[in-house]
Amino acid sequence: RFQSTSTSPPPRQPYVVNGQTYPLDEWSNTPPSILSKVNRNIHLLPSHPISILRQIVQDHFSSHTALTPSTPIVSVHQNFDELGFPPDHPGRSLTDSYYLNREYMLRTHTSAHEVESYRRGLDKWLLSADVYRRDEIDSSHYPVFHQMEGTSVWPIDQLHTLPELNAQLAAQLEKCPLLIEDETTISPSNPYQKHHDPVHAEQITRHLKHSLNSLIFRLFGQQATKDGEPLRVRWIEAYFPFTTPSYEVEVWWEGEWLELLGCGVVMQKTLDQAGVPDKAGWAFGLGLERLSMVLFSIPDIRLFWTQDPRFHTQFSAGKITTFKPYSRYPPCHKDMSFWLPPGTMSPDPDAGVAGVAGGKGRAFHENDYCEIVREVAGDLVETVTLIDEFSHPKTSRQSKCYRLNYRHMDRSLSNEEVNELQQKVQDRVVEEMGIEMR
Ligand code: FA5
Ligand code: MG
Repeated sequence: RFQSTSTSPPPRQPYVVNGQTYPLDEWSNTPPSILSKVNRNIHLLPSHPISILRQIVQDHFSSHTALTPSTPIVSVHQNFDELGFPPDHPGRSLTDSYYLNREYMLRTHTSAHEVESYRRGLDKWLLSADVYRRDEIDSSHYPVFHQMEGTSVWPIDQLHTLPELNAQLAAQLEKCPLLIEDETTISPSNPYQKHHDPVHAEQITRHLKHSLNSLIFRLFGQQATKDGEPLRVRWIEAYFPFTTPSYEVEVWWEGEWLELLGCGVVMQKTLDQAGVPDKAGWAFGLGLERLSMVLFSIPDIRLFWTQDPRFHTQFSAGKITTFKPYSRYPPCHKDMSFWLPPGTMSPDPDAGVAGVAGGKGRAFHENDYCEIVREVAGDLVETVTLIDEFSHPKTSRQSKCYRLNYRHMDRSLSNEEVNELQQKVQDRVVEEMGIEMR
């Protein structure tokens, strides 16, 4: 494993979550603001949009068992190792994930529960849960969101039933105004698995595609086809360490392709880990927030967390309705310009592990900056945007300027309050990130 180089200081008290104590070590990087979200369970509130979609997906896969894990804390083994993530995978980085310590973390995806569910002998199940990722701050990113995992596996000696199931699903899809754009191929970069009979692998892939196309039609069909145009769904090749072939599915919505989910044929080694080597099938992972934002016309991802009744009274179980924005309180922005510590390179945020490799100065990572902003200002900060970057021609020192936009969901903020927050952010980033204000 790579070295711990988080810039946030670790908390001083061991974590206690749901009565369980997690000793601290150099991997501990989960702030209290994130832990406070652990038992909110907004995906289970009956008339919350996230929950309404969860129920529609459940109704669609009515023969699947619905699972809700009791805690988002999983072992690093469950979240990554068991699923075949390589040791240097960027998702493992402290800049991208929340760790309680070197052994336990907040799950970054619902796939963390695949092996344990197969091990229970379940073949057809759905699982919805909160997942946690360190990320940027804007109207479509939030450090906690929800995924729904779904899977169907069959004992290998039952796979001969698939052609008939597939024919039925295909006949149903024929009747839907659906335009499926699928140019994916089985290729060396996205192959069937070696020990799968290619006829079986082909039937599983077909079943996966039919099942998800019909789910997407169920979710989008009515709204998308109002003007007589068919719903456009696009399949593209993807890569996940625990599936092959792997795909991402997008839907054409208001003039743009929107990524909905990742999926694929479950890697045999995942099923082997779970003690069910004689099964084969598919799995998908769907992002519920993105889906809710488009289907209910919800403009800001933080609204899912508001306690404001003007939000909650608009929705009712089983119905996809259009959100009517209520007047929002005014925003207030403040800029912050600073020099990075001398000798620091600002890594490419997507470079992941390579970018946090330490070196002389600590690498500046935008996710670390955003994390401090979030710890100080919580949901009061709406966006953090890099508005200027500058490299001193002589000293080659780098400077950055971020614009922090503050807004309260439920009342007006005073200028003094915002100044106080801005000052706190400033003090903490100076102390913890070694940067110097301009
Ligand atoms: C995964 O998380 C895989 N576990 C999905 C999977 C499951 C693949 C089973 C194969 C088999 P990914 O990181 O792409 O993949 O996320 C899946 C979906 O979650 C995305 O398509 C998107 O809808 C949603 N999602 C991902 N990141 C975010 C985010 N920061 N905010 C909101 N939604 C997100
Ligand atoms: Mg993706």
